[in-house]
Amino acid sequence: MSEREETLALLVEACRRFAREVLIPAEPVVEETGQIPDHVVQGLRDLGLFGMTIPEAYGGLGLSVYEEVRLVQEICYAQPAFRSYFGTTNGVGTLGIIHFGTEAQKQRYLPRLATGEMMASFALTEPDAGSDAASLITRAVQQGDHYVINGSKRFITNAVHAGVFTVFARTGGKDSGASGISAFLVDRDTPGLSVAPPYEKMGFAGSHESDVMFDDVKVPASAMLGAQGTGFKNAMRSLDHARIHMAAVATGLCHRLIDEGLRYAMERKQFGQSISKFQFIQGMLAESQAEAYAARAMVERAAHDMDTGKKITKEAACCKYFATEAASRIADRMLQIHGGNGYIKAYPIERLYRDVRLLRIYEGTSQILQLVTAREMLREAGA
Ligand code: COS
Repeated sequence: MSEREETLALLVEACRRFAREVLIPAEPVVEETGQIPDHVVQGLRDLGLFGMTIPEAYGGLGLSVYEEVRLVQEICYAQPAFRSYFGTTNGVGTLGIIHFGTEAQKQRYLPRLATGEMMASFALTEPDAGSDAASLITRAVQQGDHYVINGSKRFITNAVHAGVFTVFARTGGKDSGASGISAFLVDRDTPGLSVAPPYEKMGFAGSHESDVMFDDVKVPASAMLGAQGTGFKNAMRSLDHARIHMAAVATGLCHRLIDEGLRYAMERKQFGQSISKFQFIQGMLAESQAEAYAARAMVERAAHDMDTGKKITKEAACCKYFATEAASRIADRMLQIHGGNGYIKAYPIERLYRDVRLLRIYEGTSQILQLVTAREMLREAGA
């Protein structure tokens, strides 16, 4: 084993223990209060998870995508909101700075993001631009050496915590489509930027999604991230990576859900014996295990391919589609194994079932992922 592999094995083991010993016991508190407790945030910081993907030169762990998904799968054995807390700072909120930022932008943000001292958010979605992200209407108008941003963003994860937002805004004309979109790094305390209280959701307690409003928000021209007009493509590249990450979230949850179902099946007695003896129950467990195994193999393979520099748009879409749909099917089967007890709040399966539902919607709905996959297939076939 190389030194790097040994370090990864230690980190994986530390995340596995942290999920079981710290995160799972904190789940009921998060459900009740909607907040991630301070000791959990500190633990996530101590593990270096805020800086997982940030290069070591800027204080992060500098993990490869494969290494990242290995840790995410372990952390997401616990409810997914814990991962959300550091996820945008590692993922979509920061990937743009890492890949397309100037040295000054990297120096300004990455060291603080790596420690969790500052958090980052990704502001793409708008009230009327969800799946059709290129139709966004937030505008950035150049005035001398500044841009003035007006518009609003919707469902922005961690907006209430973020110190910096990657904001996608139209710098081209009204009909400029994807090529008229540019990205900007906007500091939280910029006058005119305001954040609404988080939405009340069906699940995912502890993960905070809010609207963000821009009312004549003035940023220097140096706040543009990447070249003018490249914002959309850069967002799509970040989303390719984020979709592999999200597939790893789903994979971690698949294993947790199966363990909840397995435990209940072994404990519960009906007709004078453990229900785990019944073949219908065994069938649900076995089918779920096969899907979880497939999801894990896919996500690790896609992550490895991304590390080799391969374009993985299609593979990332396939992974997120398969792993999140599998997690939903597994949640449904494991709740079924619990019978009536699965429908009451006394067992974690009720909460996990609600949490899992979001995975098929955010960072690309299952239908958009199918569209992306089919389009890539047709493009490769020369259509
Ligand atoms: N990597 C690099 N470039 C990409 C890309 C990718 N993954 N996907 C698209 N692009 C490029 C295209 O090549 C095209 O560039 P050219 O005009 O130079 O050829 C440009 O971006 C526009 O792409 P396209 O024409 O495919 O855009 P569409 O508006 O037709 O569709 C989809 C784009 C639907 C795929 C996109 O809007 C999407 O992913 N929507 C879902 C958004 C989402 O996931 N939101 C979740 C919340 S954000 S956390």
